[in-house]
Amino acid sequence: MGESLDQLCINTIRMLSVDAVEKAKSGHPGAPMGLAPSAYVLWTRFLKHNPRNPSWADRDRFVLSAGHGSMLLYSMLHLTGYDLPLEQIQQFRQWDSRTPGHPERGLTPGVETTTGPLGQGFGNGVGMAIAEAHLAARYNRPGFAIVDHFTYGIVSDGDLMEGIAAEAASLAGHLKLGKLIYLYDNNRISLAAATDLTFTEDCAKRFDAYGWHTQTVEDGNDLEAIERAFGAARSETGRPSLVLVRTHIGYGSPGKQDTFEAHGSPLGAEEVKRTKQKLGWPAEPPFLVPQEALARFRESVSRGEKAEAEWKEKFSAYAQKLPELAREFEETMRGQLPKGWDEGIPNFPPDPKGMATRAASGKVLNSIAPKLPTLIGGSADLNPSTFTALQNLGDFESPERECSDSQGSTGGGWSYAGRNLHFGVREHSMAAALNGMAAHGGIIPFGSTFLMFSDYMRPAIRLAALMELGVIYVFTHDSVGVGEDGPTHQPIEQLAALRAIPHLVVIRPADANETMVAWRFAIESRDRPVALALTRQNVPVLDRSQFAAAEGLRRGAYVLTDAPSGKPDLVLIGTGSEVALVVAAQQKLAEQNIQARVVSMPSWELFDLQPRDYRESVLPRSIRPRLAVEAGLPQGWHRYVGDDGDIIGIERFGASAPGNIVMEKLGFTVNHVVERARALLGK
Ligand SMILES: Cc1ncc(C[n+]2csc(CCOP(=O)(O)OP(=O)(O)O)c2C)c(N)n1
Repeated sequence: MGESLDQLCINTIRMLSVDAVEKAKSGHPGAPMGLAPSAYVLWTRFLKHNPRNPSWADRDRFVLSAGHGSMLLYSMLHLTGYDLPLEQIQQFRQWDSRTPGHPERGLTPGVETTTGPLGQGFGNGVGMAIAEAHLAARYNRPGFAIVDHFTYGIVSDGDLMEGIAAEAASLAGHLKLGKLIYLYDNNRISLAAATDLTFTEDCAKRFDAYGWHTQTVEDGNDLEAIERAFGAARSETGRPSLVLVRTHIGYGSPGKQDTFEAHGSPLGAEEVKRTKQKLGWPAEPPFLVPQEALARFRESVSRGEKAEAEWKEKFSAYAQKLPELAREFEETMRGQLPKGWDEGIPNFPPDPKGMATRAASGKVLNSIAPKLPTLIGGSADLNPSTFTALQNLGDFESPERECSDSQGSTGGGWSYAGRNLHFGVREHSMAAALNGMAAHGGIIPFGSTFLMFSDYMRPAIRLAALMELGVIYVFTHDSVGVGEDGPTHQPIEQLAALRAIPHLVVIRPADANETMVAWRFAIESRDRPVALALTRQNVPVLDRSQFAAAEGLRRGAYVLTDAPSGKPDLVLIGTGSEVALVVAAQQKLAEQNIQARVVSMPSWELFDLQPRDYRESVLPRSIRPRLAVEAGLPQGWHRYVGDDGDIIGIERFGASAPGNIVMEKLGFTVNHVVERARALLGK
């Protein structure tokens, strides 16, 4: 009976997935059919979860990196008792359902991260395991392992072919993330081909070389072998684990098993009939969930409630003994900022010689970090350039690694309690890991590189925005002003490209004090990712007794200084390093009896959120001549300057020369701004 009940449960997963795809006339039945036994073993024998409380802090995290196999996850969530009723399964891929084509965090209870772009989930899981290791190191005390869970994932051929998985696996191996366990769905079929045509490397050897613990299960229907492998993976604490399971896509379908037709299309009515027959499943009704199977799956509910209750008991004993730490942990997991987190953030005195906004950022970051323990992050091997090292707050490294005075160490020792993440030259996986950390909870993650290389992070940034995660990106070297490194390192279209991502807030502060406000905003922004674009070169620190307060940044754009007469002939708009330029141009124009208003516009997105009255007060409809100045692609600026306005931007690649020369050659001079302003006024 035991064995046949197992089989009944496994076929229930398969057939729910098949029927849902069939009804939707769209979806991916093949992977769920092959993976059903593995998922069954994992979810019913290992996964620590409480279907009645998907946000229990110490649950195991589960990532379906191969998001196209979403019906596998929805089947598991429904069957084990999450708030995902059968009607939702029947509404798979339909408008307003909680069962979208690919799993979406925030929409479906139990979905930890949004997956679909292959490889991203792999990287998210690494971030979740980093978060777990860090929080455990910070909050656990002898006898009180209050953070103690695994991160499981299912990864596919597609995931492992994507380059991001190579970066993420290398990082996880280096960091010795022993509580990360992935199952590789080795079905040798992808969307358009058998992997004989595309993917023939030895994945076990490859992952061995990354420093992973690897095991092979030859038969994806052998429950005992799968169980043994998961057991061994859990026992291996010093390395992440990959369990390579040989499965069969479309398992049970007489005509489509082991073919790529089973990958991404409904089996078709006739084939569904034949499959059900082959697996000994009643032809009717569809969406059949046998009572005995459901009862077995629903044991997850009592098991989960018990596990959480035990944890709660442990936590209250912990809270009695360590009330401060317990309060901090709860606050942290709720995403709440501790009182006084922003005390001690510096204001910068006026300084015409100035300071690079990346340098101001480094100072602000280091003033915040000691009071905000949840803030952890680092750069993709660029700390000396992006100024993102958290001094003396430790390096996030495996305790098994030698603590040394290695170059680049930030001080404070090596351990999982370290708050400096050394991502290495791995921008893609840095961005995906940041998403995983934010999705895990308890962490405010930041990551840094040159603005140019935001392109390497773009897929994950888009997902951060889609998931409404409060990830912070520190992008320095934000224009051709970087100079000598030349066009490969000089961003042109990157600001426009980032601004094109819905829900992402892009901020390009004009000086040190705007940078300070930008950081405050970014820390407070717990449900929107924020990208800071910062200069390499010095920019004047504006004298705020002469100019409007930097707090104006919160409104996206503000009048920095108005026309001396109060009646502007035109508006000059600048962002970042170009604000000082338009301020100088305003003065020169004044000498020529032209009255200009200067608007600092660090963030389009924040400005667009303002009420109409405010926007009108900054950019009045009555002042039609407007000139925007930004060392980047002009695309999008027309919206703010209008048909009678003009833009000084860059519509070519940069060039290798000292930064000030490149700026000058590309038209970022006071004289050129004055000339174009005059032209706008017909002078
Ligand atoms: C980055 C990215 N590229 C392409 C796709 C489109 N796509 C979806 S599934 C898939 C390949 C599927 O192969 P595999 O990962 O082996 O899944 P299986 O066929 O086993 O279901 C592709 C190319 C995608 N989802 N993400």
